[in-house]
Amino acid sequence: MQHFECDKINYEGPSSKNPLAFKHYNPDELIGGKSMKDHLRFAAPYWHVMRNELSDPFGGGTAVMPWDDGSNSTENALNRVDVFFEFLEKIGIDFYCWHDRDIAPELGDLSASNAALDAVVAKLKEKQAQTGVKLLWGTACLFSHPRYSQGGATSPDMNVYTYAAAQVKKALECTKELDGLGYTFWGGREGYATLLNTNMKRELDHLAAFLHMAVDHAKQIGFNGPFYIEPKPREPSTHQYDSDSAACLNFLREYDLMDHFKLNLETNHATLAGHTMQHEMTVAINAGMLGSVDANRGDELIGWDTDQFPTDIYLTTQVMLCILEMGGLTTGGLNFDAKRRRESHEPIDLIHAHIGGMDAFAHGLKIAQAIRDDGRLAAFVQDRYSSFDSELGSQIESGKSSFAALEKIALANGEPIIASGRQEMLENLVNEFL
Ligand code: XUL
Ligand code: CO
Repeated sequence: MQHFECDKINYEGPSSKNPLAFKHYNPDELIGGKSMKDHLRFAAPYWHVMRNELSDPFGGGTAVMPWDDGSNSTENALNRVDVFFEFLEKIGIDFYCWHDRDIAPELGDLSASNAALDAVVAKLKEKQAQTGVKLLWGTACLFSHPRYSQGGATSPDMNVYTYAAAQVKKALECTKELDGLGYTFWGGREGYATLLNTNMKRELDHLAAFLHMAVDHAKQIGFNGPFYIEPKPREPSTHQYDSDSAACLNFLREYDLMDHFKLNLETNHATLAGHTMQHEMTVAINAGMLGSVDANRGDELIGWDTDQFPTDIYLTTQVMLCILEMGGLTTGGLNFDAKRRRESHEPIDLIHAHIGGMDAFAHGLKIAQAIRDDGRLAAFVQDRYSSFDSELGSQIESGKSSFAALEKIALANGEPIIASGRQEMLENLVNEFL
C-alpha cells in the first residue's frame, strides 16, 4: 500500500518545473571529487516524519496520518515503521535518527516499555538490512514524560535520575543493536526555571557523572560511535545548561569528557542562543569537535524554535563552507530536524518539505565548492593576517614574545595604519556565486 502519492523522487535539473523532482540534489554527481550523497549524508528524524501531529500552543494537530490508528500500542508502532521506510525510499534518504519514545510506546512500567522497544528495534533492524538505510544516531527522550519535568540527569530527585540512567542504558543498547553511528544527548530539561530552588553546581556534577556512566556503558557493550551533545539555550527549560557550543566545550573540558563527545549543532538552536549557525560551527570546528548537524532554520519574526525546513541558500552555503573547511562529515550527517507548517498537513507535504531542504543543501554545496575553488575569499582572509606571518608574528603566536618586547616596537613604530575589513566587497563576492 502506498502512503505517499508519488514515485521515487528523481533529479531533473534546475530547469525542471516538476515540484516532485530535485533541481539540485543529484546524489552521484561529484563535487570536488566526492559525490553529493557522501558530502551531505542526509538523515530523516523519526519524531518529525512519523510522530509530529503539527500542533502548536494554540491548537491541536492537523497532520493527516491515515496509517496511524492513534493508539499507544506496539502494533501501531510497528505499522509506522513500514510507512517510514516507504518515505525514506521515495525521498532517497539513507540515514535516520530516533528517540526511544518516538519509535516505541512508553507503557505502564520500564520493562514493558523496554519490551516494546525491543520489538520495534527488531523490525527496524530487518528494514535496515533490506534497504541499506543506516541509523545516524539514537537518543532517549528525557523530556516528555511528567517524571522528567524537573530534568532527567539533572533532576533533584535521585529516583528520577536512576530512571533516566536506565532509559539511556536501554536506548544506547538499541542504538548499538542497530549499528548506530552515534548517540545524542539533547538536554531540553537539563537546566532550570529558577535559581531559587536550584543547586546548579550539584546538577552539573550529576550530569557529568551521568555522561561518564554512558561512556563506561558504551565501552562495556562495544559501542564505538561518538556521543553528541546538542546545545540549545532554552525551551523548554528557561536556562538550559548546554546553551551553546562554547558552553558545551567548557563543560566537556571541565569534566574530562572531551575524548568521547562531539557536538551536534542545530541551526534554530544557534539563533536562539544569539549566534549564527556559522559561529556555532566555527567554534566547534576550531576545537575539532563538530560531529553532526541538525539542519533546519528559525523564523525571523517568531521567537521560538520553529524548526522550519532549511530553504535559504545563503544559510546552506555558509553551513557547507564550514563542512568543506573541516574536511567533511565523518560519522555525522545533515539531519532534517524540521517540521512542516501546521497548514501543510497532507502526507505529500513531507515529501515537498524534504525536497526543499535537500535541494537547498545541494545548491549550497555547489556554491560553497565554487567559492573555495575560486579562492579569493580565503586569500583575502589569509592576507588580512599576513602581518603575523613575520618573525615577530611567529614569536607572538608561539608564546615567545613579551609585553616588554612589544612595547619597545610599539614606541618605535608609532601609530599603526590599518587596512579595511572590506565586508561589503566580500558580501558582493559571495553574491557572485549565488
Ligand atoms: C529539540 C531538538 C531535539 C533533539 C533530539 O529542540 O532539537 O529533537 O534533536 O532530542
Ligand atoms: Co535537534
